[in-house]
Amino acid sequence: GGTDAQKRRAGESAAAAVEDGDVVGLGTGSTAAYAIRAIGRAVDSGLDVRGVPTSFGARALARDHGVPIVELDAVCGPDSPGIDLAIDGADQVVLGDDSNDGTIDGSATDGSATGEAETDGAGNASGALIKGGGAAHAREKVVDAAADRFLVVVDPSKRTDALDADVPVEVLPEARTTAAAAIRDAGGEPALRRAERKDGPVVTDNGNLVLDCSFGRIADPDQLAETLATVPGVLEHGIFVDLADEIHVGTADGVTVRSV
Ligand code: DER
Repeated sequence: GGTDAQKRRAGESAAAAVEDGDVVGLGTGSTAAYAIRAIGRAVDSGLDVRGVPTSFGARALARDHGVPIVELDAVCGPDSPGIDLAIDGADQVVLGDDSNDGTIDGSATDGSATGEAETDGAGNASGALIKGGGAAHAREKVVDAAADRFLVVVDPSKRTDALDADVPVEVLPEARTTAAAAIRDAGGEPALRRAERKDGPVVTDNGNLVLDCSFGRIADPDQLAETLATVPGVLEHGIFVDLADEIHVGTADGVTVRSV
């Protein structure tokens, strides 16, 4: 994985996009945590913001850093403000060549972050993601998709030219064997995610289990997303296509921001 400095630069770069009065989706994981801490400092300096957490962990971190919390249904009703932007990490992100990157070398971006979504020919459009390393992808996808803008924060180790990481799939506990069989039929190899500091499997905030499914190189993320979404007992999978708007990549000496 990346260094803390790279994660911090990415998180703080995205947090800088938060404006007074915004409703912000608060992502899960160690990189998004830097954004939450930065937003907390901005709140200390007078920023008016409301955060919609994507997990128990994100909520606890936001509370620890003084970021006001609102529930999704309080801001996403018919006559509500909606979510202005969501900031979240990823396990893998497709980024084509970086010719269109707007690079922040410490001070200001050069404003050229206008790279259009590209397809490298393998159906992996720039901005396609795999998420779910933190087993929070069900609520993350709800919040990230509801936001007007979705900013992804990563270190360089998450970049790829085609998605090939394991795809986390949240399943109803009693459906783990039938869902696993359907995933095998779709060409995947599912593995129940075991807990490290608890006996037995990881249990999500929603009380479900996670199958980490290896498919090798995913030539058509859209197709696989559709297949997984229709497996009975699957609550959510970690393929995020056509959702990200900006990718903030923390580097050794700055941040690269790419519009996708
Ligand atoms: O669960 C998720 O999708 C998270 O965003 C996560 O996988 C990224 O976590 P990291 O920023 O700690 O690598």
